[in-house]
Amino acid sequence: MRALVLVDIQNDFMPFGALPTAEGDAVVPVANALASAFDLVVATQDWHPPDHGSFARNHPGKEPGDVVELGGVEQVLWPPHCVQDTPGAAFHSALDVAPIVHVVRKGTDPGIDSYSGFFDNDHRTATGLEDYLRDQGVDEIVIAGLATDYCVKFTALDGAGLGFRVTVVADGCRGVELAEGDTERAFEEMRDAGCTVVESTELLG
Ligand code: VGL
Ligand code: ZN
Repeated sequence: MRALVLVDIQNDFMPFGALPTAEGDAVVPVANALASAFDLVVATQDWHPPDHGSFARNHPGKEPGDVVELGGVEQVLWPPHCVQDTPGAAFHSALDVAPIVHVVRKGTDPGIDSYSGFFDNDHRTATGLEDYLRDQGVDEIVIAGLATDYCVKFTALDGAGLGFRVTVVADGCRGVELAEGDTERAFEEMRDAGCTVVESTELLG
């Protein structure tokens, strides 16, 4: 059984959002087309409280891009984004949410970030996505969304580590590119971990 996992297709990761990816809105039609070809579609949502430890403003003297320790692991600091119940945290208005049967909200603990849809960044707390997928008999996940170099990458790596077959849809993803080349390096890391990287046309007959 195969599931489509749509990662963080939220306003704040769009070109007009607080933590933009270039052309992030281009993933929306790809996600919609893929969703119509899958029997099971789930989504993740970055869902931070206002005092989240990944926000630079919550660390006096720090700026976005600085690195601190949070929850025992290295944490890149970001502008405030995807604050719970704000418009920035909402799915892009053109994303077809009707096929999405399960949403995992992550990054809710102010003391640790969660890039992956499966675990917090310290790998100590699971989000419940693995249990949900196993209950549905899923053994293969296909991933699209934002951002390639953060939440897509860590969701793919954790999925592969958990034993799922993982396919990442390249044209259905865009990266933050804090450093130039991060997106391409992320695809390489995912391939090295056993994930398959494809174009959406290869999945849409
Ligand atoms: C993300 C940075 C911070 C992502 C989330 O969805 O890739 N990146 N929070
Ligand atoms: Zn975040």
